[in-house]
Amino acid sequence: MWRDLLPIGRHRGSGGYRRFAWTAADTDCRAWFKAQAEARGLSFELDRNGNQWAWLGDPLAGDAVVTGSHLDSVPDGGAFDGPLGVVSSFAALDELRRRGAEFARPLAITNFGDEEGARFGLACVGSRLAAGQLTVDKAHELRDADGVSLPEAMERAGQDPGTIGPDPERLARIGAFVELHVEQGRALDLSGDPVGIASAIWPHGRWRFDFHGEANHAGTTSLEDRRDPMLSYAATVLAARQQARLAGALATFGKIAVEPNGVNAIPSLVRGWLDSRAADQGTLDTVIAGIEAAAHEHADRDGIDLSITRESFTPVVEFQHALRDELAKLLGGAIPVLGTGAGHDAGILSASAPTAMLFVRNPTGISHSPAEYAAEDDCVAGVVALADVLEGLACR
Ligand code: HGY
Ligand code: MN
Ligand code: MN
Repeated sequence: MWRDLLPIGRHRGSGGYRRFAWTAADTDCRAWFKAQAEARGLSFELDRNGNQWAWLGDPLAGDAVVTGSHLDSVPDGGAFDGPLGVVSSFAALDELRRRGAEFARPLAITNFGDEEGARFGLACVGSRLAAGQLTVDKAHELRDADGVSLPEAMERAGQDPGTIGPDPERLARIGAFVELHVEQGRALDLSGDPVGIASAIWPHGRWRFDFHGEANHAGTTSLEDRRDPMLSYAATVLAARQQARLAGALATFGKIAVEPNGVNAIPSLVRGWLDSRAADQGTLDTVIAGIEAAAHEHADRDGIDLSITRESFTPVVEFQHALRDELAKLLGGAIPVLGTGAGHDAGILSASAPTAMLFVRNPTGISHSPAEYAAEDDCVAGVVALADVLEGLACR
């Protein structure tokens, strides 16, 4: 399975993945998922929001045990973020069949669409739509860098955008959702464990800063006569790092768009996207307030018009304690329980059904990079742990 999926959407130059929502690479990943489902005799479903489901047992019976993750990636992302959870789900089912497990509850394996939000800027679109955390109107407003709307992109990929919207009946049929994911940090490497359980997801969000200046000639405009948005942007990046450091939080400007983006032209516009996260909402609010204040102060000084838009936000997620503890018990009790700053579909769905996460050791902690890696032994340990959990939850 892993080898079949590996080449899909991989960029030859960087070795990273460019599996963006509703692109050809995404379509190929979806075809892979459907083929895996059908090869196992599972009944395949595409829900109203384009999420993929592979069922063992009656999809309508309710109280289903669901596992899975996502197959899309960030720009030049790694091979494991998302796909490890989906491949491990199919492999765990294969293991349960090898064990002769008898299912007492329906089981489903899922691929949630557009988890990374790399193309349209909003994380977890597939699960947010299903959970009613993204309205249809807002979804229709999403545009990619070329101005293609989400509905348009879905249409071009053969998915009817006319059906998107909340799917409470479907989510009500989930008795428990367990997502296995490569750890995006080094806690398990430091503790020496191959597998861990998630306790919580930090509150986190994405803000777009638009610095509007005045286009002019780089070679003839005196420094005094400039209204250069790049200055305000640069000062804001430094302020973000300072605010995060002071608060023990995280702040990253990882994406920038410059107009007209010419070497010898003072920009008219610099757009910068901030990703910020903190262990609690109060700290995150303080960091954002500090960064916004610094940005406005520099913009005023540089004669720049600044607008700030929050594009994506996920409040803190505390995974359901009963399910978290049940997983710990099923896995022998002595397993690390760790928080994370990374968002996941399991976080979004936690408002609609009991959800939990398993993490697989990542020896370098690197993620959202072609260098992302997990050792095969640890991946196998993850599959066995997931099989143990699914057996304990869904089988007699
Ligand atoms: O950004 C995140 O936390 C996740 O990878 N979508
Ligand atoms: Mn990710
Ligand atoms: Mn992920």
